[in-house]
Amino acid sequence: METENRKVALISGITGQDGSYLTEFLLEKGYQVHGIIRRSSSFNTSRIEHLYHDRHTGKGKMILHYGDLTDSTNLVGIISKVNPTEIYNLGAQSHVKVSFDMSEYTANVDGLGCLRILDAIRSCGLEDKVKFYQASTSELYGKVQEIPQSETTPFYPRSPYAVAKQFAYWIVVNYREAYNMYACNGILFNHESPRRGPTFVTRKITRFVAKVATGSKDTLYLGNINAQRDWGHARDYVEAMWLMLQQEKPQDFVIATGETTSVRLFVEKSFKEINIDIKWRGEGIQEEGYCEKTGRVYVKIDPQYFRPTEVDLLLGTPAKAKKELNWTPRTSLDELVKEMVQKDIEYLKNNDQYN
Ligand code: NDP
Ligand code: GDR
Repeated sequence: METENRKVALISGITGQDGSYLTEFLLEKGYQVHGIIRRSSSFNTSRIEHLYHDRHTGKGKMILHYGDLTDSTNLVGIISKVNPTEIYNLGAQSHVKVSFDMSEYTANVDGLGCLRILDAIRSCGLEDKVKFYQASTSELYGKVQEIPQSETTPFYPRSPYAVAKQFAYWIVVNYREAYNMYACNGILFNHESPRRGPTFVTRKITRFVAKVATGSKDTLYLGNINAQRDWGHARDYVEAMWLMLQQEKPQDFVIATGETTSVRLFVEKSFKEINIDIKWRGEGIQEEGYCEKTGRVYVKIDPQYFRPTEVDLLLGTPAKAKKELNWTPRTSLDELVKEMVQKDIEYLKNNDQYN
């Protein structure tokens, strides 16, 4: 691997939750940051609007390029033009439930998309100059094989999304071994923030709680509230992505908090932020979350949110990341919940962009 003083990052998925935090982080570190955005009929840049480089005013440092992970020619064009020193592949159809409805598309973007970038790097003759980060996922562990889950836990993917990400995981390992590329998989467990997409369960809950706090009388419909996840803060996790690319040798790392919490408990914690104690009654799809004091029912179950195959329990150990990257999560779950609920209340009051 040749070392260079230039710091030029190219990010796919820059308009997403992680892309926005990573861009802020890299700009702080003095990188020139380029991002790939998809053409959309409406604006899809609300998370990164504040970072955009305006050619006319000279403000902002981030430069955007139209592209798509399904378009190899375009990827080669962007990579040869940008000549990056680091590439972060965060772009994906990232919704697990949606991947059952759009399985082929998800495989194309999340699986082959990764291969297309790796091949584009080779086509540009940059395999010994670019460091590559792949957004791998705890969904690879799927059906529980071992607790806690580590870099050596066997995979058992449980959705088209996870199967596609497993292809991406192994093609990264293969290209690293075959072509001596600096390529890493970050096996990240769930990470959330006020910028989390509103159809993921944590944000769906905190947005609902904010609506209740501002007077809504609606009901929140959820799927499997017994699922358990290891939830961290996205801002903490993007630092781990960068750290993986600053090592002497490329390796794969689990990034997690080491604690797991049920969706049910996340609901209770979120409502506590607005001083409502949620209790549960009923069973199965009849179960509901209510407030004992007022009798009002806030949460009901809707089977449309169940998945054909579910991932029941995720709990990762960040031991290797701690030892070799000196990385530990900074934000506790309670702090995360508080930040998300408070921000959602703020967004609602200000009719803000993230809603
Ligand atoms: P988001 O869903 O918030 O962002 C996904 C990004 O990918 C968006 O910028 C989206 O663009 C872009 N994208 C989607 N399809 C394409 C495509 N065909 N070509 C190019 N770009 C595309 O995800 P997160 O930020 O939460 O996650 C980032 C990555 O990390 C994803 O790969 C995800 O699978 C993975 N991951 C996430 C975890 C989490 O807990 N957040 C945990 C482990 C892994 P647009 O805005 O136009 O839709
Ligand atoms: P996940 O996140 O599937 O873990 O994937 P999500 O928030 O969608 O689901 C977490 C758990 O909550 C259960 N659940 C619901 N989920 C949603 N979305 N909506 C509901 O109403 C609901 N009710 C219960 C789910 O069944 C599940 O068990 C996320 C994504 O960011 C992936 O891209 C990433 O790879 C993994 O995290 C790690």
